[in-house]
Amino acid sequence: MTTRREFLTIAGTSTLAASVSPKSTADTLVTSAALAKTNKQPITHKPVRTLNGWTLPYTMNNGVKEFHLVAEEVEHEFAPGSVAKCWGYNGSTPGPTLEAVEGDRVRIYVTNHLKEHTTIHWHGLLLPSGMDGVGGLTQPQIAPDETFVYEFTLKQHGTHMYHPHADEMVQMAVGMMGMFIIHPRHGEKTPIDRDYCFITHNWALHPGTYRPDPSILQDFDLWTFNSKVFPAIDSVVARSGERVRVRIGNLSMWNHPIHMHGVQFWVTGSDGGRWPKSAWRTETTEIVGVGQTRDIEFIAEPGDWAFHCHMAHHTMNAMGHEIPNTLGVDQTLLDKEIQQVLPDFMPMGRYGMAEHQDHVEMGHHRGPENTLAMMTGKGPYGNIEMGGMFTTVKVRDDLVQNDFSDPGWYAAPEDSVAKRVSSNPDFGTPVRLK
Ligand SMILES: [Cu+2]
Repeated sequence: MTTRREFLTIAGTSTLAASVSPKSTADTLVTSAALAKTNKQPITHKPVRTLNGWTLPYTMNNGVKEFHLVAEEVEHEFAPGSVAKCWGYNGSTPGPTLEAVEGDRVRIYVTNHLKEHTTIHWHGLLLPSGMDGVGGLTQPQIAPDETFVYEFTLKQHGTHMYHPHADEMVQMAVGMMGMFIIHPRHGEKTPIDRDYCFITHNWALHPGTYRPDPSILQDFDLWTFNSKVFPAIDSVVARSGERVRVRIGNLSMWNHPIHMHGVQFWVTGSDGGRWPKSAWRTETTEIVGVGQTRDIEFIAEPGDWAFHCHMAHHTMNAMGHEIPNTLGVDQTLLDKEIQQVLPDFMPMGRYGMAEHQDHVEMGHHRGPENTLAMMTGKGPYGNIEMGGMFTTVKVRDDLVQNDFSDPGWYAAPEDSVAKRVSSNPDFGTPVRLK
């Protein structure tokens, strides 16, 4: 995440950021502002902010916005302790977010640095058939080292994605995907203060290995927002009372019921654009199906709020799925026998799995190399016992507009935190079924 200092430095710069750098997330603020200045167009939208990601700068060429994507292998870190050889675009997975405005003419060069052919499909975009990017059907494949060009006019607005339509199962499984955000030409009736986006994905990075396995159908072990797992996922940061939009895409192999604490959000859009207000729904969980995008909007409430997929296994990292059920099993005799062979062995799971995080931190249950613990993350009150598709929404009263830096943990008002009143198991007179 951009630090306060970085933000101020960037915000104080008025030159157009021309270089393509994965670190240039905040540059997009400058890029859009500077471009708007040169084109004498008022900004009608807030630039979108890609969690842990970045927006691809473009150049204007005779009224056409020119982008250049490079398909290539990238060294990617899911969280400290887990790196892999993935494929992506311009040095990252997901690739950079493309951002434009309804009515724009865009020209997108695609250079293939992979050792096999590829294409890019502009998922959800209305365009001429020959620009749809389906290898073999609408165009020849882009061979290694070749550059193809796509050019079309954006006839719509909304939250869209891009991905290969060539050897699709492999290329998507190893990280080739990105978002394509199109803002409405004439602004939005209900304005947005902060606009976030990310793509959900799943990976089979088997314990001890360094390349995601594309042939897995269901048994994935890393669940990511923008190719990161908690606690490496950026927080959604906002000031109290701001209207926040989070745009969520799904190019994984599972549906994800995305749940947010603390508010009822409105589901307001998709790759069909921002829906008419009459179609908005109030929810606290919204399923983002495979191949779908969903926009949710909420008014920020002060606090630290969990934001996560509600499939409980999707908020875990690597874990064995074929282990015997140890719940309720007394292992005290067994552990002495096992300890003769494995002195570090500690029985676990008799009363639940929560102790796992502590055991890992104490050095027990050391997993294979390059493998994250199943549950992780620390909050101000202890272990959060989550991994995968989990992050926090951090809302504060005193944030400066456009400040996206992490404000730390919430200082809850006195007497507004759940607290211990007794350690006696016989406390009170609860009504119970016999
Ligand atoms: Cu999920």
